[in-house]
Amino acid sequence: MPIQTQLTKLLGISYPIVQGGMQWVGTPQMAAAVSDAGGLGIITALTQPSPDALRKAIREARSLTSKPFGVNITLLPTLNPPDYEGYARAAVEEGVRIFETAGNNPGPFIKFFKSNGCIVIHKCTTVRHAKSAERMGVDVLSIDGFECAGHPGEDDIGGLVLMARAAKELKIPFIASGGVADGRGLAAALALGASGVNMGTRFMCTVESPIHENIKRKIVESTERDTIHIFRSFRNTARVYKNKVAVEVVNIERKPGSKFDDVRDLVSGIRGRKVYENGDPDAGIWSAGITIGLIDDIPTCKDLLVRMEKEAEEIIGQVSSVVVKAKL
Ligand code: FMN
Repeated sequence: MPIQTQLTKLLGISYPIVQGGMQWVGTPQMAAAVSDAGGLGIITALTQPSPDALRKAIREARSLTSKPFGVNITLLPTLNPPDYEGYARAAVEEGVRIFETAGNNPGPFIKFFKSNGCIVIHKCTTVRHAKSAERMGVDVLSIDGFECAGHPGEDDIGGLVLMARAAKELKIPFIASGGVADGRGLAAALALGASGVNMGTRFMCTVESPIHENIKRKIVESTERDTIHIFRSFRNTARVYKNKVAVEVVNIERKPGSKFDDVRDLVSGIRGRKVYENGDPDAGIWSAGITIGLIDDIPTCKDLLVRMEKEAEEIIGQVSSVVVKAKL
């Protein structure tokens, strides 16, 4: 009996599993593979150089799958913002009806997507931000715990407490993000009251992921101790792979009076992109979550989703039988 939740019903997907936005990784190929396998794949708008390129990416994904997929719009704290409105308009005009918003001041974008009849999944890292997005009318919250790749926020609340708090406080469905890579994580998220899970790192390490094989193998070889937080001192914390560049950034940050300019070149997006293209794990900064300690293979997206659901069902069955026996 497949696991059906409010999320699967709302999005018309088979598995309650979403592939979150991923800079340089959330390509049409990645998103289409997840959606075609029965989850929700998401194209990352800012991985495309322009709104017109995003239009082409959406068309490409549509040529690869007839299943629904979404588009991620990540609103970054930057002095020279990209043409967010252009990306959002292009995606809506191309017929995308599911959006993942993340980052600063999503209000105007949530309003725009809702006024165009779209479903909005808003990614955030605190219950207070989740409640504020709920008031703005989003449909689903995707809540990133401390374990996640990328930006966990500054409160350092692990998924166990964060999801249980979300279950108590929110009226709309939410999905657990950060730290999930297998059926155990999915079962745990459902037990905590989530309607599904959002994953990043696990999807990076699949056959269809567009990154270099060396990096996939590096993820398989790594343990949960191989990530590090950079940008703590700038209150813009990001969990990344603990390579030479990341350690250097943290060492510079620890020096009194250090500024972003002191690390700007080390953390440039162009260097990070080279990691995925050339397969050199030390070429730049790259996002990874502590689930790298749980990942020990490179499956297809379909095999991954089928396996996760099966594992989760077995665990839920075992837990129920323990509970039943305990009651007898
Ligand atoms: N989240 C965003 O909202 N926007 C991004 O551009 C983005 N880039 C990411 C790039 C990579 C390589 C990874 C692994 C994650 C990224 N994330 C981004 C976060 C994911 O969408 C997701 O919230 C996170 O990976 C969940 O934690 P997990 O890695 O433990 O599954």
